[in-house]
Amino acid sequence: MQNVSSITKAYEHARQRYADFGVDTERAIETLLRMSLSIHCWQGDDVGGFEKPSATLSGGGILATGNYPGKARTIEELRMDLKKAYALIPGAHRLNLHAMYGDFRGAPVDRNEIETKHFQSWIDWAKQEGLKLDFNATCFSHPKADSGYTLSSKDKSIRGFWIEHVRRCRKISAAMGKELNSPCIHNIWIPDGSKDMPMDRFTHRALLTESLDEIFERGYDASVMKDSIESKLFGIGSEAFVVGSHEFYLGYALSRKKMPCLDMGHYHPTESVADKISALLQFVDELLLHVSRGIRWDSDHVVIVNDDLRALAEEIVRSSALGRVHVALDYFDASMNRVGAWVIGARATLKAFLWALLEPREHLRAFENQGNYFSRLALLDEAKSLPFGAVWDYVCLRAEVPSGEDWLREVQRYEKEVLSKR
Ligand code: RNT
Ligand code: ZN
Repeated sequence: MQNVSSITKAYEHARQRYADFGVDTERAIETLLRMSLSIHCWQGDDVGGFEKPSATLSGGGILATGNYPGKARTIEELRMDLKKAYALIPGAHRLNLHAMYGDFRGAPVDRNEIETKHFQSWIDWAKQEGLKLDFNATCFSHPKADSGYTLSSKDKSIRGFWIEHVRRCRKISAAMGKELNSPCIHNIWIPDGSKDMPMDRFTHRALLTESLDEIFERGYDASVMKDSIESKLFGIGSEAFVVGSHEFYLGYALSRKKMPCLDMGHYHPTESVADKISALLQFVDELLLHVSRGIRWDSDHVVIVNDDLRALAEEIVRSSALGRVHVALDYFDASMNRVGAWVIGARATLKAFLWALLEPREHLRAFENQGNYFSRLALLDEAKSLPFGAVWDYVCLRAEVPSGEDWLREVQRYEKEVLSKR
């Protein structure tokens, strides 16, 4: 365990070292601490939700695996766990809710009947905790999603049901944004697709276009809510066909002026999501990212600092696009302490952004402009051994959260005192 003076001393040395490379660590820290990640509520209970007791994720092309004890079973437990996680993450962050996490107080309504009142206690709690909210329609874990199609279903009544659900979710988002004084991003991801080769991809995509157009007929002011749409390459049970593919939603987003949502686990494994940022920002004002980690078939492993994450943060910082890219976390692991999983991913994401903010950008750019590629590559690699860890520890100290590995003990204590008793 480090003490305040050793952290400050190490930071002072690091500050000078970075200054040799023209990097202002103070500015980097301030920029980082102004960033707000949208933390996903669904890591806390394996994407179960509170529509009925012990609800579990079903269908929908996504799957949570593992059975680690201690998952949140009620709204109160989830809020308690979230509070614990936020206390271990430097900075002020948002909360990302899904429609199935409503506060139904023993009287659940179907998805096509949800209203703002079902989320009022979340809004009040967010206010009390100083959090802003984002929101998601839940178009899975429901009998009306069992056919594998929702908004793109050939059955008009199924389509109508989900259109109504998403319309209501946008309305609830607008109320959240208004009450909390910060635009709520409402994201649409649907599971639609099929396990095996369909004969007719065209009709499903035409139907999805039609449904989305109906959903977006009602406009909301961008000061209260913003719409994003999320594509996917394949899911479990939708290996052969996903209606809302990247091309589909990109075309839709560009033609209807909506925000694309790029989930890091939703592309071919060798495709770089980072490289898409500067391309898309030529044509859209804002982007939403779902920060995740794909491993083989799974797109939702707990996020850690790896090359993909670093490249993503670097691209955003290098494009001066921090104000145009919204960063949300999206992963779920039921095989480990869930509070710990939240904190690992959030801290990793912030570390990647700090890393990017500390890059000797000006020097690297100058080399590039001179055509001095040897020096550009050499400096990029030398920068990897700059004392990053000392700056990160100092960020934590300044934000009054545990530095280094000290937060592990907190999670272990919480598990012993709270989680293990559930
Ligand atoms: C699924 C999408 C989607 C979900 C959440 C729960 O593949 O990534 O964003 O993970 O809505
Ligand atoms: Zn996602």
